[in-house]
Amino acid sequence: MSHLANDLDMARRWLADAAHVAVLTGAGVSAESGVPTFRDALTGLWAHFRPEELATEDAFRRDPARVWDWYQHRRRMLRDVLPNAGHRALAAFQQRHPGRLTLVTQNVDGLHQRAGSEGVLCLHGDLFADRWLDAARACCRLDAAAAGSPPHCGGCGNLVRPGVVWFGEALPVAALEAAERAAHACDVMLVAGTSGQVYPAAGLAHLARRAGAQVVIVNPGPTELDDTAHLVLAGTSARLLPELLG
Ligand code: BJW
Repeated sequence: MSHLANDLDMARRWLADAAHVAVLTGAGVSAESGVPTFRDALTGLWAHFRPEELATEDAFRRDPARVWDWYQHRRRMLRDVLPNAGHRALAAFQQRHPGRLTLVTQNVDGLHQRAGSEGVLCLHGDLFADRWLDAARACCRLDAAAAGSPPHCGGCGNLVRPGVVWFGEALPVAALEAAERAAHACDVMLVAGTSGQVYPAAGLAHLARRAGAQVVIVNPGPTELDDTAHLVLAGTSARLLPELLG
C-alpha cells in the first residue's frame, strides 16, 4: 500500500469514529470548478497587485473603481462555474450524517451552498452581496443605487462595496464564534484547500489540535498549517474529499 493510501485509510477510520467533524475550507476547494484561488486571482490586469493592495478598505477608498472592477470580474467568472466533487462530497456526508459535520469556509463564492451544504459558516462574507462603505443614511438604498463603478447613493455619494471581509476588518461575530465552538468540540478537523496564511481562520486548526482533535490537511501543495496537522494528504480536494467522506 502506498504512503498516501495508508494515510487515507487512517483518516477514513478517524472520520468513521468521529462524533463530530469540523471542516475548514479555502479557495483551493473551488479550484477544480475553474475558480482561481485567492492568490491566483491576481492575474491579467491585476497581476501586479498584492492581495493586501486590493482586499482592504484603504485600497477601496484610494481607488474604488479599480477594486470594484476586480470584484465585478470575479463575480462574472463565478456565474459560469459549478460545484465540484469535493463540494458535493461534503454536502453528501452532511446529508447522510445529520448533525455530525460543521462546515466552515473562508470562501465567498457560494459553491458549498450550491452543492447543498447546510449551515455553512462563512467567515469572509459573500462575494455577491453589496453593502454601503460608510454607515447608511436615510437616503442610502441599495436597490436604488445610482449606476457606476462602483454604484453610489444619488443623495449623499456613499459608495457600494462588496459584502466580503477585507484585511483588517472584523469577521462576522456569530459565524466566528460558532466556528470556534466547532473547532473546540470536534474529534477530527479537516482543513482543505487553504494556504493557512490568514487569521483568525487558520487559528481554528491550532484550536482544534489543542483541544485534542485529529487534524487532517488536504492540499496538493505545502501549507502554513502542515506542522499543526497529524496527517497531510497531498492531493486535490475534488479527488481526495470523495475518497475520505464517501
Ligand atoms: C488546492 C487545489 C485543489 C490549489 N484542491 N487545494 C495573526 C497573525 C498574523 C496576522 C494576523 C493575525 N490575526 C489577524 C491578522 C491579520 C490578517 C491576516 O491574517 N494577515 C495575514 C496575511 C498575515 N487578518 C485579518 O485582517 C482578518 N481580520 C482580523 O483579524 O480582524 C481583527 C479585527 C477585530 C476587531 C475589529 C477589527 C479588526 C480578516 C481577514 C480577511 C481575509 N479576507 C480575504 C478576502 C476576502 C474577499 C475576497 O475574496 O476578495 O479572504 S483575504 C483571502 O485570504 C480571502 C481568503 O478567504 C483568505 C484565505 O485564502 P485561501 O482560501 O487560503 O486561498 P489561497 O489562495 O491563499 O490558497 C489556496 C490554497 O489552495 C493553496 O494552499 C493551494 O495549494 C490550494 N489548492 N488547488 C485543494 N485543487
